[in-house]
Amino acid sequence: MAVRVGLALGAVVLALGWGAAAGAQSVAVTGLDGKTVQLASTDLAALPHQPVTLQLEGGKSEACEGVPLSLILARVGAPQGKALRGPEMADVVEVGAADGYRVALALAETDPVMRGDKIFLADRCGGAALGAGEGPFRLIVVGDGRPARSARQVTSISVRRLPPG
Ligand SMILES: Nc1nc2c(c(=O)[nH]1)N[C@H]1C(S)=C(S)[C@@H](COP(=O)(O)O)O[C@H]1N2
Ligand SMILES: [Mo]
Repeated sequence: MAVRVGLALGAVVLALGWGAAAGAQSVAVTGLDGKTVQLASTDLAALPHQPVTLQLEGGKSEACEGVPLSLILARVGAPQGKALRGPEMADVVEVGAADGYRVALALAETDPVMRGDKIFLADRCGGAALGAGEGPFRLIVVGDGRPARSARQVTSISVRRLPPG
């Protein structure tokens, strides 16, 4: 009896732990209209990836794989290509991390037509899924000479219009 209760409790604790971990493994993507879509690790894994080099400090680099940010922003209807004009030129993308770190990008920087895909959300480096301290998602901005914009543990991606004036 005691063993059964113990086993049942253990199963509940395991399930709760698993649920919490699974809950943490998603990124909240919000469009200009304020609507948010949660992308789980599995959703991200299903999107097309490209090889991308993460340039670290001291001349070190890591071979990663990531999803172009443009594909993720398309999920929340961010204007792209010819739709990215006029007032949309004041649209920014705020990338938030678990420790409160924030990175601002211009939406135009993420546009595949304007710049070609240069900004990625990586979920694998060195042939493996990113560990807890770095992942599960890390921003990579190709061409940055310092990795200061390469936010680790990305939890949110939001498109916003800069206020007038
Ligand atoms: N979430 C988060 N990401 C971050 C930072 C941070 O403080 N928090 N620091 C940035 C800075 S300033 C640098 S130089 C790189 C360092 O990357 P590394 O820890 O993989 O060497 O991470 C960037 N990403
Ligand atoms: Mo840094």
